[in-house]
Amino acid sequence: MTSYWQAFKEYAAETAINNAFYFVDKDSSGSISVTELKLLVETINGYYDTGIHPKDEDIAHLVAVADKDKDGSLSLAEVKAMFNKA
Ligand SMILES: [Ca+2]
Repeated sequence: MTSYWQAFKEYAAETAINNAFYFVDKDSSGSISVTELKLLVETINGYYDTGIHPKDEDIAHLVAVADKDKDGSLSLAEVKAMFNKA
């Protein structure tokens, strides 16, 4: 059974990912580029004040792993899967 706080944390993380995704997906295309993914990660880092700043090669690695359909951009589903929220 999931505790209230566990559920809250998961909800907050889900909301943060959704908000960050729609924030960086400026043209509302439903998918984001490598550059936009970097902005998304930085945005989520800002929410949680993690102090972690990924390098370009870290982002490239994330995209390589997360881009399941290999179209060179990340859909919201792919981003959520990347954060294990799918
Ligand atoms: Ca993709």
